[in-house]
Amino acid sequence: MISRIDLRGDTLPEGGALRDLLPRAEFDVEAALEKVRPICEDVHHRGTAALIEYAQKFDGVELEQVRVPAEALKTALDQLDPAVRAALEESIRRARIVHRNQRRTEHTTQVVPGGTVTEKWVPVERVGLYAPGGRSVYPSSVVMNVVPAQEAGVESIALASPPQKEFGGLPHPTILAACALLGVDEVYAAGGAQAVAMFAYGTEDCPPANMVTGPGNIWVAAAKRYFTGKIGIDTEAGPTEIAVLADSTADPVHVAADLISQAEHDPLAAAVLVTDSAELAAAVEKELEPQVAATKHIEDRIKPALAGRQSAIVLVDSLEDGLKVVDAYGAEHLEIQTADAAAWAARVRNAGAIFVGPWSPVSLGDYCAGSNHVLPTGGCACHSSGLSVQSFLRGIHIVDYTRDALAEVTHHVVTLAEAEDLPAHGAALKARFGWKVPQA
Ligand code: HSO
Ligand code: ZN
Repeated sequence: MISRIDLRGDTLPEGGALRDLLPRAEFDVEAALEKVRPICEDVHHRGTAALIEYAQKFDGVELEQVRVPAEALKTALDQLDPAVRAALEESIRRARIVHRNQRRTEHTTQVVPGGTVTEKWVPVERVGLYAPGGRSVYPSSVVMNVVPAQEAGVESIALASPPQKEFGGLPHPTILAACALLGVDEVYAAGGAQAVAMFAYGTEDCPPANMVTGPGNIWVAAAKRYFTGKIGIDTEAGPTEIAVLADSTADPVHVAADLISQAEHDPLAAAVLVTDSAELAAAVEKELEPQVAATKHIEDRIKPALAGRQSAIVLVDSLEDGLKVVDAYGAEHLEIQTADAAAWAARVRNAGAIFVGPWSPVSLGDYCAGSNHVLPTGGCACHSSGLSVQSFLRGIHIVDYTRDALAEVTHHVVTLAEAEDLPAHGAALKARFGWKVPQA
């Protein structure tokens, strides 16, 4: 059901060479780019009319309007299962505690007497959030996108989610209910690349946004790549990944359950166990069979995900080597199931989020840990972070120098400007001092 990669015996290769030995899903966003380009440009030119046409073509619904009426949001919340409502409220409460703590404060540095640089933090003005429909209807992802944006102070938050045939062309009711719970009242029934284009360009109904975040399928990822450099985006979300670094103290029942939990998302989801214990590896392999057989999404997602080339059990000689492997992999989610788990976790450099010890499974983080579940995939954890308040803020430097402070450093500025063959740069300072470089 899951393949083995045996890295025991030899010294591990370094960096890129080690990464090449590790499994990863194919997720060819570049190929999808060509297909989304005409869709995005069509939305640019025809606005709402194009969105209505794509809703018919891709979602099979006849829409009269793309904007979801306020009553639909209210009805969805009224009809939400009370247990789901209570769970979402707890998820929101915990996420708020963590994200509120991420707020940045303005900071002034006195560089020299009379010369200061202040860094102020300004939220993005308007953000478009994307919530997938279809196979992945995740109200939890609405929480994970909206809470950091709200805590960052974003004034205008809109959400798009694909229209659903079985709900009369509205987005899924739990998505609408989550929006209502969070106080997001600007919601659009639009999916895929066309929804991203709606936010990027704006339409008659929807003012353009400065930034688009949220998970989505390959078309959404491709549209985000198309708009990179034009609007802000979070990292492209690829298929979910879980890596578990475990030793002989780990419980194979827990490890198997956790690997399966993320395999449940997608046939391309990755589940990787890295261990120095051949006994644990064997026990997990044995445990996977009955647990997989008891799951719901067995044939369409879990089996192909575990059997796919992106998943494996990686055997290493020691946990030191295991650490090198998980760092080279840079998993979206990394569980540490070892003796002294916190100490190993502290040494990890590359992971979207780290889950420490037997009582912190990834599923907790998906819903109710307070942490964010929109995390970098595909190895992007080596250079990027998950969604946070910081994602929605811009740090602006405010430079404020007095005459004396400027005079003191002018000769250095002039020298550097001349070294770069940009004499007009130096002249901008000299003009202030009667064209003579002040003597420090
Ligand atoms: N594990 C997914 C998020 C999610 N899980 C949503 C359940 N619902 C990516 O981090
Ligand atoms: Zn999940």
